[in-house]
Amino acid sequence: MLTLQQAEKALAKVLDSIELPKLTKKDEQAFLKRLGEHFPALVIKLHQLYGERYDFFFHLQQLVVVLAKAFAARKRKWKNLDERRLKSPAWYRDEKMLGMAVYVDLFAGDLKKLKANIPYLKSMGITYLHLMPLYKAPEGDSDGGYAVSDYRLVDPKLGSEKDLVALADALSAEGISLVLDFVFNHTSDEHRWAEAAKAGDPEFKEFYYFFEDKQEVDDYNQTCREIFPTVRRGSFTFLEPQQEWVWTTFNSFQWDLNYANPAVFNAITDEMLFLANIGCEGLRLDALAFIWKEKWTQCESLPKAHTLIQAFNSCLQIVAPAVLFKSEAIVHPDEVAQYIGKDECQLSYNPLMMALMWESLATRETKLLTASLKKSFEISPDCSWVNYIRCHDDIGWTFDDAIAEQLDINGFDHRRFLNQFYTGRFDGSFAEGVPFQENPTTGDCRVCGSLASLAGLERALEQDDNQLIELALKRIRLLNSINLSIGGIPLIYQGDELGILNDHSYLEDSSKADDARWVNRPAITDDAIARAQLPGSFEASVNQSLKAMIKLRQNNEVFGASRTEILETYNPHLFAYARLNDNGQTMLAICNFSEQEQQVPFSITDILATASVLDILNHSPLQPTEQITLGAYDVKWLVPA
Ligand code: OTU
Repeated sequence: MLTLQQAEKALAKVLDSIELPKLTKKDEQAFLKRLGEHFPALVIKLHQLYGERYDFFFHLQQLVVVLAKAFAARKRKWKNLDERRLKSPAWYRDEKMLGMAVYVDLFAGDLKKLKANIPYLKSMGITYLHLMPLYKAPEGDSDGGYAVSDYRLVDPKLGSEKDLVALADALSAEGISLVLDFVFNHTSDEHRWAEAAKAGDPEFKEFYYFFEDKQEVDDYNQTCREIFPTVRRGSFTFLEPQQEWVWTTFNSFQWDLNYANPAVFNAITDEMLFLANIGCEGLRLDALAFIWKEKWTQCESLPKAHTLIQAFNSCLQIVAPAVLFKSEAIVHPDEVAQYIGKDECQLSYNPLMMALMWESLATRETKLLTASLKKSFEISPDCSWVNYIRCHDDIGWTFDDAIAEQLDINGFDHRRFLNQFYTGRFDGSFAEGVPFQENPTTGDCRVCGSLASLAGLERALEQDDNQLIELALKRIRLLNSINLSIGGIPLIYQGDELGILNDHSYLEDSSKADDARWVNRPAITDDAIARAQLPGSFEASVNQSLKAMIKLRQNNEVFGASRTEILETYNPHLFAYARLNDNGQTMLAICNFSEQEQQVPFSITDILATASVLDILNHSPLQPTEQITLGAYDVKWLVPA
C-alpha cells in the first residue's frame, strides 16, 4: 500500500506534468484545495486497484484532467450548493425529506410535462425525486432504461438534454432534490464503446470482458449467481459474429464493464461527473455489487468493489460534493451494510426492512422483522436509509438465514412459502402477485406486484367484500406508517400513493411481456389522480391516510435526525420502535401485524418516561393506567402528552 506521503508526492508530480483547463483564480484555488484534501486518499485507492500497471501514472494524469474539466464546467449555482452542503453535511437526515420514484413517461409523458407536474409533487410534500433511467437506450427492450447507450443523451421520447437541465433547475428552485440513476456496472451493447469493441478496436475490447475460451466462461459460471435465469442460463452471452463470449450479468444486451482497466474507471468518472453537473443531488448506484470480478469467487461485493466506489466518491468530493451516493445493494443484510459509509454511500436502500415487512404481513408474526432490524438497522449517523415498501423491481426475500434459524425458521422453506403466499398460490393468501425469474435449478423465485395488490386490495375488490377491503386498506396504512416514521428517508413508489393495482397491460407489448416487473410499473393517469380525490373511494382512503402521516412527519422534528431503537414487544404480532433525539424528544411507534386485537405490554411505554401519552396518529390522549390495545393492523404513534 502507498503511504499518504507517497500519494501526496504523486499528486505534486501529476500537477507538474499536466496543464489544467482555464479556471478563474478563485475556482483554481478551490479546486486545488479539494484536490489536496481528497486526491492523495484517491491515489492510495487507485494504487490498490491498478498499482501493478505500467501505465498507472498516465491514468492518474488523465484523471486529474477529467476532474478539472468537470469542475470548470460546473455551474456557479451548483458550486454554491456544494459549499452550502459542505457546511451542513447531514442535511438529508431531516423530517422534511420525502422521496418519490417515477418514470418520466409513465408519470407525466415527457420531461416538459413533468416540469409542469411539479405542483403535484409539492402537494404530496416530495423533496426528493428519483427519475428512473431516462438516457438514450436501445429501441424495444432496454430493461426499463437500465441499458444505457449514451449517458449524455436523453431518450428522445422523453425530451432533450435541455429539457432535463431545465427540469433540474425548476426542481431545485422548488426545494426538490433530483436523483438520477448511475448505471455503471454495464452499458447497452449499442453504446459507442460496445460498438467499437464489436468492430474489434483493441482499446474498447478492453472496456468489457470477452472470452474466446468456453472453459473460462464455465469456470466463472460455477461460482456466479444467476440474476435473470429465465433470460439465459449463466452470466455470459455468445456473440455469433465475433465467435466470443461477453460478460452479461443481466440481459444479453447489457454488457458488464471491465473495471480492472483504469481507462474504464476514468471514462465512467467523466460520465458520472457529467450527470452530477446536470444538477442532481443524488446518484443511485445501480447494481453496484457486481462491479468487481475475480475468478472462483461469487463476483459480488468483493473488497475491491468497495475500493472502486470509494474512489468514485472521492472524485465527487473533489468536483461536486453536494451529490450523494445511494447504494442499490439488494444482497445479504451484512453485505448491504458494507456499502454504507460517509466515504462510500451516504444513502442506501433498505431491502431488509422492505422484505421483512411483507414477511410479517404474510405470517402475522414479527419475530424475524424485529430480530433482523435489531441487528442491522443501526448505521452511521452520517448516513441514512432510504426506506421503501415497493420499487420498480421484484421483491427478493433477503434476510439472514442464521437469524431465521435461531427463530426456528428454515430459510429455504420460508422463502418458498413467501413466494407461494405472494403469488396467491397459498390457500388463504390475500395477495395478488406475479412470480419473477423462477430458477429451475435452485427453486429460487422473486415476486412482482403493486403495494395495493400485494396488500390484498385487488382480491378484496374482486370479491366485493367490504370487510376485506377494509383490512387491505389497513395493511397499506400499516406499511406506510413504518416507512414514514422509522429512521431514514421514506421513498414512495409512483402509483402507490394512489392505491393503483397491478397493471397487466405490459403483456400486450412484446418488448415487455417477458418481464413481470412491468406489472408494478403503472401509468399515473389523470383519472387515477382524480379518483384519489373522490370521497369514499378506496383510492382516496389510501391517499388521505398517507398524506395525513406525511404531514405529521414533516411537522415533527423527532422524525428527522433521531436515533431509531427497535424494541422487544413480548407479543408475537406486534412491532415497535422508538425515535429519540438529542433534544430529548421521543416517539414510540407500535403496530399490529395481525387481524386480531392485541394488548400492548405496559413496559413498552416506559421509554416515553411519562405517565400521560398522546397518540398523534389518531389524535387521542391515553389515560396513564389505560391498557393500550391495537385492533386489526392498527398503528399508534405515541409521544409524551
Ligand atoms: C437493478 O436491479 C435495477 O434496479 C433493475 O431494474 C435492473 O434490471 C438491473 O439492476 C440491471 O441494471 O437484479 O432484479 O442483487 O437485484 O441490482 C433487480 C442486486 C436486479 C440486483 C439488482 C438489480
